[in-house]
Amino acid sequence: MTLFEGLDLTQTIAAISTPVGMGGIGVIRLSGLKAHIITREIFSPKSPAASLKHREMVLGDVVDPESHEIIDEVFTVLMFAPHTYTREDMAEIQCHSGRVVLERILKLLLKHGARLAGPGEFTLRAFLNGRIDLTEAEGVIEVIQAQSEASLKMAQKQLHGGIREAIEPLLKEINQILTYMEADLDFSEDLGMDFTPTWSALWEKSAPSLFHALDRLMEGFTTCQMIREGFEVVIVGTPNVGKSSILNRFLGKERAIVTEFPGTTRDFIEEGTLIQGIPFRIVDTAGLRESQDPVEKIGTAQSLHKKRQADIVLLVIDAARPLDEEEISLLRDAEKGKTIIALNKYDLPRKVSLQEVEEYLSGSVPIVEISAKTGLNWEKLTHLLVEKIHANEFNQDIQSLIPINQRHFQLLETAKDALSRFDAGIKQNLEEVFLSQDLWEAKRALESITGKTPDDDILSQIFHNFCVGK
Ligand SMILES: Nc1nc2c(ncn2[C@@H]2O[C@H](COP(=O)(O)OP(=O)(O)O)[C@@H](O)[C@H]2O)c(=O)[nH]1
Ligand SMILES: [Mg+2]
Repeated sequence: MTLFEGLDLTQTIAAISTPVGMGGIGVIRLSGLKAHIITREIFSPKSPAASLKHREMVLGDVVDPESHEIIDEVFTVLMFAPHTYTREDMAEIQCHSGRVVLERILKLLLKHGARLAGPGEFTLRAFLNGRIDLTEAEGVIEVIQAQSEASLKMAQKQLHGGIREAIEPLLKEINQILTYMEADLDFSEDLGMDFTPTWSALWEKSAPSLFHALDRLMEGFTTCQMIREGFEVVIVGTPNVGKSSILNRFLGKERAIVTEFPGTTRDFIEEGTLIQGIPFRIVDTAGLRESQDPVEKIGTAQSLHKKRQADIVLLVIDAARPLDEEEISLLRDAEKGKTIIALNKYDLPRKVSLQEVEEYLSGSVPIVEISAKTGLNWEKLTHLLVEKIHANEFNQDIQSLIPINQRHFQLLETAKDALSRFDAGIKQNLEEVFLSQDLWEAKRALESITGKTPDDDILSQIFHNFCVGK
């Protein structure tokens, strides 16, 4: 089903824009040709002289015109097209936020000619009416869904130009070359002119920077995803070393069961948390050991899988007992760059020394001595995690990162492939008619990022992520 099926965009829409539940105020929004007429029908200002002016709040009551029943005391504001979010006439009614009040007012609006808005339909209208482009619409969703300061910062960047500004100069160069190619194809014979040397020279000059810019944008994708979803820290180790206790301390709550019996955690547990404003997903896993128990075997396999996927592996060693064979092999396998070693239970008498651990490591891996029980050296551990994020492995400075999502990434890839074919084609002396096809494809892919040539399926994918009322 496409987005527009059943959505008549000429109709006036209404929706509750705040989360439904008890609260101080709730907001109901309308947009469309009849937004003001419908609002006036059900709104009665306190002062009869009050006229509803652009963006001016007026106090009054929502009154059912049939029964004359007062439903709630509200503030109402009208906004006049085109100076609105959707570029259509809009109205907002601020009432008390209770499920019944909100629904009664909404019903009244529907009865007077509005229809319930689809998910994201206000933003969809803003897009279709040319107020925002697709990357900005995506930015709006990301602002709403942001789980951390870092992802909010990224969402705001997207909302204010982000990738659009990055691809504009690339499109300009491609368009310039295309213009000369098209001129060649269309009228070089009539004019007796050949533009081939002109566009070839332009391409030679632009190609390196075009490829470089596309690569740079695509490189940032992994970091963007990590910022959106959180960096995954997988806690691994042999049974009973304190993995679940570490998870609980990170989360500040008793999320995983902790007992003195080895093999308590048999499944993995994953939960998000913020550390110094950076989103992390902490994964507690089943202890790694040889076992005949089928459930434990599955748990071990899951742990190893999670460990491979991890952005950061937190390898936990019980420092209160001597290293065993299993731990020695985990240390030997420790992947440099993504591993941090925690010598836990440092509140107890030590049976494992730093030097001993280092002996088995093949390279420099940060080691921190902690106690999940007392919180000893906890700042050191969190500092190491944050440092890893900023370290070279993630390769991009978050400040200078241009927000990219999966959709943008695929289109950038399509554009790059088309440009590579174009380049190869020139070297093979292909005819201009064929060559220009690839350049056109690159252009279309880049333009689709901002939605210059919108496609219903793409719009539907994007706007279905929205909540109703935005
Ligand atoms: N003294 C001390 N005991 C700990 C510490 N961390 C965990 N424990 C204890 O070690 C046992 C196993 O802990 P748990 O978190 O379940 O380990 P897991 O099997 O690796 O998940 C429990 O009895 C915990 O109370 C610590 O830092 N110090
Ligand atoms: Mg456990």
